[in-house]
Amino acid sequence: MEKTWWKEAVVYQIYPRSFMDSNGDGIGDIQGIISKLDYLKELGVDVVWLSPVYQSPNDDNGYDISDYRNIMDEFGTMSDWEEMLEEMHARGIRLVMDLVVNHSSDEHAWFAESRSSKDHPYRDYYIWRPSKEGREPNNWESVFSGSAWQFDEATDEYYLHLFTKKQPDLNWENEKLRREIYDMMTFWLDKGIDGFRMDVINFISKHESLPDAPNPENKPFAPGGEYFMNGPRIHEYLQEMNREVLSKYDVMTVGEMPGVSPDEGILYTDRERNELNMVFQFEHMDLDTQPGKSKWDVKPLDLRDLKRSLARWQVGMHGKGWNSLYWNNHDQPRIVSRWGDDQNYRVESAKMLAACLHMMQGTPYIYQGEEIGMTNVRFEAIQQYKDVETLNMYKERVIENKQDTAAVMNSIYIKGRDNARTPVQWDDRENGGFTDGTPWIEANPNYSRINVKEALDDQDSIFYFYQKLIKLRKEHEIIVYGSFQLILEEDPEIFAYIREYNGEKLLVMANFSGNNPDFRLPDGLLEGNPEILVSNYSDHSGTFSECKMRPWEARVYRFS
Ligand code: TEU
Ligand code: CA
Repeated sequence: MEKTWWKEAVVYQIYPRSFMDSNGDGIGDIQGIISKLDYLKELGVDVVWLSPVYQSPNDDNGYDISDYRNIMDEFGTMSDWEEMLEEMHARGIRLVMDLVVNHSSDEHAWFAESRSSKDHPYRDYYIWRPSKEGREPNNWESVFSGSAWQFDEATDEYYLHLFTKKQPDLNWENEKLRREIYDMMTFWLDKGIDGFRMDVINFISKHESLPDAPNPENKPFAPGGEYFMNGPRIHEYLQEMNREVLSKYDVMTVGEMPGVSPDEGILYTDRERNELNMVFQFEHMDLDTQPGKSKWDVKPLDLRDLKRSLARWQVGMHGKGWNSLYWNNHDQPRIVSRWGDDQNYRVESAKMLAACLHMMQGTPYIYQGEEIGMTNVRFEAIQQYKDVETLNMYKERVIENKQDTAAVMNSIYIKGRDNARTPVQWDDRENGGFTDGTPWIEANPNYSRINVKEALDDQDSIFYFYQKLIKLRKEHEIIVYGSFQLILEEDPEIFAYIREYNGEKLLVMANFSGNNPDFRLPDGLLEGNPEILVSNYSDHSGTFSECKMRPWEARVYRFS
C-alpha cells in the first residue's frame, strides 16, 4: 500500500465561532486560534481542519458564504489569517480549509446578479425553475425542513436550496461557474494551505430533470436524495477539479458525503481515479435513527449494527481506497454522551471510544473538546439554541404541527447540533474562559468540572490518553497500514478486532457497556506473549484470550 503523509496524520477540527474569543465580543476568532496553537502542538495533531472563516451572513454559521476570498469580519482580517497559517506551519501543523461549493449565500454577488433577470449571464450559476401547476417545481424537502425551493418575485421563478433558503445551490452544469470555483481554490492553495474538506461535495451533480422524490406517505415534501447524491456527473466534476487544481499541489482532500456506500467510497478515493483522498461517510452516524425517518426520530444504538457497519468500511476500503475515522464534528452530538456514559464513567468511556476509533485503519479526526470529554448540553428554553437546523425543526414540529414539546426538546438534547457548538471549556472561569464578554451561545454549565486546565493538570486525563494514541500512531505502522478483522461479531457489548501488518498483530477489545462482560477469544486466532500497548485501566484481570472486562474498559495488545 502506498504510504502518504495524510494517511499517517491525525486531524483536529476547529469550529472557529466556538473555539476561543480573543477580543471579548463573545465570538471565537482567528487570534483566539493562534493563542491556542501551542495547546494543539502539545496534543500532537498534524493537521487542523478549520470550519469556514469566509465572509458570511451566518445563517448557517459560515456554511453560507457571501465572499469566498475574504475573511469574516467577526473572525479577523486576511492578515490575521496569514499570521495563523504561518504560526501553524512554524509548529509543523498543516491547515485544511473548508470548501463549501454545493451552495453559496444568497448574499453572494453571483446570486444578486443571477436573480436580477432571466437572461443575465449569471442566471445559470444557480438552479432556477418555473412553478409547476401553481406549486414548487418538485416535491423535494430541504435538509433543514420545508420545501427545497424558494419563490423569487423578481423573475417569477423558484431557486433550489437543499439547505436553508439563504443557501441557494450552485449549478455545476455551468462551466463558467466551475472555472470560478477552481480559480478560487487555486487562490487559497497559492497562499500555502494544505488541503480542503469539501462540504456535501457528493451533492453537486443533480439529475437533470429533477424528478419528484418517492412520497408513499404523501407528505408535503420528501427527501430527494436519490436525485442529487452521487449524481450522474459527480465523478466527471471531481476528476476535472483534480486535473485543473488539486493535482498541482501536495495536499489532502476529504469529501463530506452523506449517503455514500463503501463501493462508492472506493470510486471517490481510489488513487488511480484521481478524485479525492478520503470521504466522510455517515453510515455509522445514522444507526441511532429509526429506519427511513429523520435524524430527530431516535432509537437506541445496537452495538452489533455499529460493528457491522464500521467493519464493512474497514474491510471494503482496505487496499482500494482510504477511510476517515470520526465520532464527532460540528454537526453531531458529543460521542461520550451519545454512545458512552457521561454520568458515571465519563473518563473511562471517552477513552474507550477514542481507543476503539483510533486503532482502526484510516485518518482520525478529533473535534474540538472531544479530547477533554466535553458532553452534550441541555438548555431549558428553545431560545437558548442557535442552530438553524434545530430551530427550523422545532418550528415545524412544535409550532406548526403541535407535536409534544417535551418529546421534541428531548430529541434536541440527543441529536441537536448545538451539543457540539457550545464554547470550548478552557478553564473554570466564567464561560469556561472562552470569552470575557457574553458568548454567542451559552457555555455548558459543567465547565467548572470539565475543562482544559483540569485535563492538563491530571496525568490520567482524557487529554493525555488522546496524546498517547496520537504518539502510538507515529511509532507503529500497523496502526496506519494494518489489515482489519472483526471478531465476536454477535457480542452485544464488546467491540473487538484484530489488525495485522508485516507479521505483527494488534488485538483491540472495547467494552461498550457499564457491565462486566466475559471476553473469550475464539480458539486458534492469536498466540504468544503480547504486551499491553494502551488501556484505560491500569490493572487487568485474566489474559488476552479470556477475561472479565471492567465497565467501558479498552485494551490493546500487541503481538510482535
Ligand atoms: O453538512 C451536511 C449535512 O448533510 C448535514 O446537514 C448533516 O446531515 C446534518 O447537519 C446533521 O444534522 C454540511 C455541514 O457540515 C453543515 O454544518 C452545514 O449546515 C451543511 O453542510 C450545509 O452547508
Ligand atoms: Ca471575538
